[in-house]
Amino acid sequence: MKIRSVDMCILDIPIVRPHQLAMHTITEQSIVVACITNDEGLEGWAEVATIGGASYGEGTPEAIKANVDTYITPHLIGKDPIYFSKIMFEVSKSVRGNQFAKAVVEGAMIDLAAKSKNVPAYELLGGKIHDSLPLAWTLASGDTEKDIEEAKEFLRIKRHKIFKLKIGKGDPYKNVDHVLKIISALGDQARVTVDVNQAWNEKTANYCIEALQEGGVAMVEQPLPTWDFEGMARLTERFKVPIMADESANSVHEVYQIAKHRFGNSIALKPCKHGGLLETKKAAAIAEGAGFGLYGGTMIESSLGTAVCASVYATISEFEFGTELFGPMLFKDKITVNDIQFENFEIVIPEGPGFGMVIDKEKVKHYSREYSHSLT
Ligand code: MUC
Ligand code: MG
Repeated sequence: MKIRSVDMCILDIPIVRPHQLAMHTITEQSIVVACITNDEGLEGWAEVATIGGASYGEGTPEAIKANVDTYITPHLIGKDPIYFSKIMFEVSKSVRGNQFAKAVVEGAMIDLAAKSKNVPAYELLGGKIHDSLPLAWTLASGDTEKDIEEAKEFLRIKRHKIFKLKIGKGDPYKNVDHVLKIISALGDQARVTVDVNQAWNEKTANYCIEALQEGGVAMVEQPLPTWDFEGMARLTERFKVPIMADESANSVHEVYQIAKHRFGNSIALKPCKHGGLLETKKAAAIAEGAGFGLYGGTMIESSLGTAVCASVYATISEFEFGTELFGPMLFKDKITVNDIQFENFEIVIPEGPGFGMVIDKEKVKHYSREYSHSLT
């Protein structure tokens, strides 16, 4: 079974309400989808998501597609995708960085290899430990009353009991007040965490984390810019509340440095930023070795990308902070025929061959910037 073609498309899909981060407010989410076809016509699909063009990180949709088309695809053509590990090792020798581009092609090879064996992708990743995983929701409307109402409704319908607040935009002191009001409104029915998305300096972080810790926040994600490793170490040393590395924890080498020097004491995993599912497992192993708590992160993927992340998270032993694979709930539409299932505060790990998702090609075509003709 040999890879015949690698097709890439960029899709822009509207979301149900504006989603506010420190650096960007999402109204439409841009995802990059890879379809790898073998010589028998069988297809493997995967997705990575990006946030706000180049504002969140270096992995822009346009660069991901260009780098796959130009530099990665030539390493894949004619190879058997069952050797995805060997192929990715070869790719890593000629393509530096480009984690998102590597993640999406590795994902599509895994989907294809698993489909050809008629097994779920998680079986090629060591087998699943979890049938479902706890699911956090991000309250990001920016309005305290709306956020409280939204959280109470989700508690009532048993959708989420972990809530993350994006507090990197605007006045830090008002934002802390916003968080504390939400914690007191929800009481001990919910766990509240915050994500600063790098927006504070150390002085602001010291003041705000003190108040957040006192108020009962359960974790503080990426309070300082990615370059401020020493600041992260000082915050980790000073506070009892867990300090999580997200944007600063990309390659396994970065994760190792963070673990070794305690530039945080917990890690948000995301297959796209580590460079694939195999690298995600390595990042998780390094973090576990350091006794760090893990979080199953998202870049806000649609149903396909969520299934990719869920399939690898299912094979990782423990998620102290649960996962945040809520992407499909935020999208107005999906590019798969089937949906991700959510029940009893958890995301259900998709079953079925590959990542368990059936692609709706009409939808891919509809949302695609430049639909690849070979996919018709
Ligand atoms: C991030 O920084 O964690 C994940 C959830 C969310 O609301 O934003 C993303 C990115
Ligand atoms: Mg984050």
